Amino acid sequence: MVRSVDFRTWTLLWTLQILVLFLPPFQGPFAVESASFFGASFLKVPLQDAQSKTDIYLRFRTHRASAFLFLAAGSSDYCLVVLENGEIQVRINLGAGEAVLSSTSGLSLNDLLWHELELHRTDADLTLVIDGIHDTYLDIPGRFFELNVKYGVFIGGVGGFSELFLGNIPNFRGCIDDVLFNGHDILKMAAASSLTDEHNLFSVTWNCSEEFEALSNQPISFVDKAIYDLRTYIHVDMKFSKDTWQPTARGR
Ligand SMILES: [Ca+2]
Repeated sequence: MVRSVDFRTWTLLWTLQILVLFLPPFQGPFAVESASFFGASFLKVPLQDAQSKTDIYLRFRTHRASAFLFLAAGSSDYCLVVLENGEIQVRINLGAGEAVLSSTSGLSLNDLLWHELELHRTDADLTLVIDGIHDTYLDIPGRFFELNVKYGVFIGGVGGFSELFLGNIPNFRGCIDDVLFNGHDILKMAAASSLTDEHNLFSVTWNCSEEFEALSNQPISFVDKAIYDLRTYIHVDMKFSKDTWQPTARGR
């Protein structure tokens, strides 16, 4: 009897060990840290929201001076956050037309260092805080206070989503981390939703890629230990043999 229990325990432990050995580094929504975007990447969370308060938090690092960061999109309402010549620009429309709030003049946030963005709104009072110290404010004109989000939240780019207010904004290239929108953990939700709808995630990896550290004259390697979700960007072939396994990758 004792021997039987010992054998079952041993078998269970051995199976768990095998599973842990062969699990890829990311296996679900709870392992998300930061996300890398490569210039055509984006992620989308198809949530709906309607509140007279807006709270956005995210961290980013990039060399790109003008790029898309964040969009919460509705039919006419939106809250768009972009990098514009190294400064942050928030364009918000609660239903009465677009209002624009920029970060403190003279900031150059495209220096590849991590920067922190906070956006707080209660009714018409909008506050933008960069790196915890650079505050700017805006009193949004109009009588509408709800931000009606119908089409979800986009990070890094918008994919096929198209609206006139977007204009022609280059996609983000770099790392984004800790994205919160009204209490929603956007990266975690995107990772989870991409498991059921792969169209919600394009060319995003769950890490901060060393690729962004490379100088322009250095070759870029796509064989990165942390690239595990390039289903539509790079085909990853995994060859298993009896004793070892060897991942190989080839660009499309
Ligand atoms: Ca509204």
